[in-house]
Amino acid sequence: MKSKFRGALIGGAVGDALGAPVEGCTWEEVRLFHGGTMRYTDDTEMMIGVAESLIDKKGFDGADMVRKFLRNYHAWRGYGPGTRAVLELLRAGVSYAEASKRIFDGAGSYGNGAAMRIAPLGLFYCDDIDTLWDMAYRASHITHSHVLGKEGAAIMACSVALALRGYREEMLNALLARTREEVYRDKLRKIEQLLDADRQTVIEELGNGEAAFESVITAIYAFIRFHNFKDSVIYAISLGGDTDTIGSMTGAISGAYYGEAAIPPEWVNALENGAKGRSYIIWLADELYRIRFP
Ligand code: AR6
Ligand code: MG
Repeated sequence: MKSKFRGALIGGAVGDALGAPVEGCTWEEVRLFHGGTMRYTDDTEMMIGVAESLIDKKGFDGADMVRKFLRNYHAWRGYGPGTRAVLELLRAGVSYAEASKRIFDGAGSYGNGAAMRIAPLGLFYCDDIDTLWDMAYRASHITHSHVLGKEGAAIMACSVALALRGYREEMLNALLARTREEVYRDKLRKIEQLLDADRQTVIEELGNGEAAFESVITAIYAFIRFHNFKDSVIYAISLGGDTDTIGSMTGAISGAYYGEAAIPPEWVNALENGAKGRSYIIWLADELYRIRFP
């Protein structure tokens, strides 16, 4: 179980970092690129904030999570424009109940930014899916108030919890039992028919974009289609589009399922290891584990 906690956090960071420099590239370009230190992006920076807050507060605390997001924020990590605007409102003192509702003409964001950071919540509330679903909605609201942004994050959190508990394709029925929004239900139902589809079909049917409904189900698909961490994450990135975030979400689900030992060591070793780098992320995973399974 401890290895799976590490797998989810390091797996997410590695998928993010592998995908980061090749956002928008073709698979041939992705293959040519890698070598040297891999930097993670906003996905992992925000995932770190979620983990830190859960550890400090021993559970979800919205005001504290806001503080962690603001403290960790580095614009150069590549935040989406909606999230950047909300973080600026929060920094200016707008309450977190209000801030996320002010963007996109009052519609709120349905980007994948709430889903991409949510893995630690899935670990923390892994044994209580009702509470997890509710907490995922609340944790999303800090930046993503659109229902499709929240539902995507709840599905992602639930996938991490189910993967931790040993579910693979069986997770699809469990997810369908909770998911209310039709765009997600429709894509979840398609996964089994697409298990040997070509890339173009997968992109057309499930998506590879920055909207949560164009990427969360794609990440679950990449996990289910293959039988090891490496193939799933490489495939997720090979779809192009929002490579770092789809890679990160696939890495988190796969890492929760297979555990730390399944992650290629050369990928882990290439991950940046500065102030809040690889060693710190492993420490966060161990702290979450210690709190959850004392
Ligand atoms: N109406 C129209 N477009 C929208 C809406 C909406 N209500 N909501 C989202 N979009 P954002 P994120 C589109 O900016 O979710 C980074 O690279 C819009 O085009 O809230 O935090 C991360 O690594 C918007 O810019 O950011 C992620 O990969 C986009 O969705 C990615 O960006 C993303 O929503 C998303 O991060
Ligand atoms: Mg991204």
